[in-house]
Amino acid sequence: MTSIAGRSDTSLHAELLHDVAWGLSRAQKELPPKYFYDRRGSELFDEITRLPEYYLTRTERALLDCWSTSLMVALRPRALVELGAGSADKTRTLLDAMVYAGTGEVYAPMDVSAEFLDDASARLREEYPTLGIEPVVADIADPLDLGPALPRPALIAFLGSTIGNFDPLGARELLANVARAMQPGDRFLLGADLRKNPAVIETAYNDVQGVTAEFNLNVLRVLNRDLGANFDLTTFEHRAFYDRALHRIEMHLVSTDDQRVTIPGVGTVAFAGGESIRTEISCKYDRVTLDNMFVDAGMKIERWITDSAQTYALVVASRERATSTDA
Ligand code: SAH
Ligand code: AVI
Repeated sequence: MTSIAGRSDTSLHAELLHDVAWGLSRAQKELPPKYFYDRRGSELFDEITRLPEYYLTRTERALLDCWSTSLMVALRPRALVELGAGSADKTRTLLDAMVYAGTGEVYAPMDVSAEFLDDASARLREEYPTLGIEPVVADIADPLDLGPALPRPALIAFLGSTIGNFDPLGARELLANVARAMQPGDRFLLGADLRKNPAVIETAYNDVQGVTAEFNLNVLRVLNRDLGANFDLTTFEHRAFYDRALHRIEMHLVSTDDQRVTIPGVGTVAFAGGESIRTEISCKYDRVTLDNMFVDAGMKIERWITDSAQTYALVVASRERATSTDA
């Protein structure tokens, strides 16, 4: 494991143990989605982005292709900070536009997936020799520290609708952390998947090739490797469904049998046949919900850009006011 923002492997291991012990002791067992993303999990996610069913990435990419240049020319950021950057594939459109605008100095991708981030950064250094590529291995749920040396104004981007993987409280806290880190002139760019026909959404999380199922199961591989757990991956099945009341996909791993799994440091966990672990939620939004979330976080939406079918939104926001928890 590579350290996260100065944290030791021991503290990361302790956090993983704590999260697993807590999550698997709940009535609805659950695991935090950030544990999907070891190198293999990140590669599987990249494969998901290329699936015909997974409309999110190509829709966001089309919006970025269309709007990046005008956004960058208007905002003139000296730095682009990206939360949960992954392979930073779509980000290249923003980087090209930032270079074109003539203002770009630094790109700082942040992610928990350390090795994957290193590889992506190495490629970006070759492709963008005029930019300082400054990767940060960090948990984006933690308070955001942009450091005193970051050139401003900065554009902080959070793409891919990864915001949807946080519950409403967690998402508000994350946005508030972003607002606290922003200075006058900085802007926040959010990519958010919008509410639509549930069948379209469910299909995106149940691809015929089974890549999403592999991605889902990967979290058990991570627990087997990093904690020495003995999950038998052949006895858990992928399930993803849309909850129309909560406007979110829930992704689960369903135990096919009654079974007991041993996780060193946690103990023995019993599963009844048909019982599931919720491994991810993926919330879908509308304008009103996002407006409220931004207001609560101390930001205001300045631009709302969608495709003609209103499938997906790019949102540009500025900091509205000092928050009560500002230093
Ligand atoms: N932004 C990319 C990748 C999205 S996948 C895109 O739009 O395609 C989600 C990314 O967020 C992964 O790279 C994952 O490693 C990262 N991630 C998930 N939870 C995180 C967390 N809590 N802290 C930091 N990164 C996280
Ligand atoms: C990263 N995140 C926004 C993806 C999503 O759509 O919620 C993760 C994913 N899970 C299954 N497919 C893709």
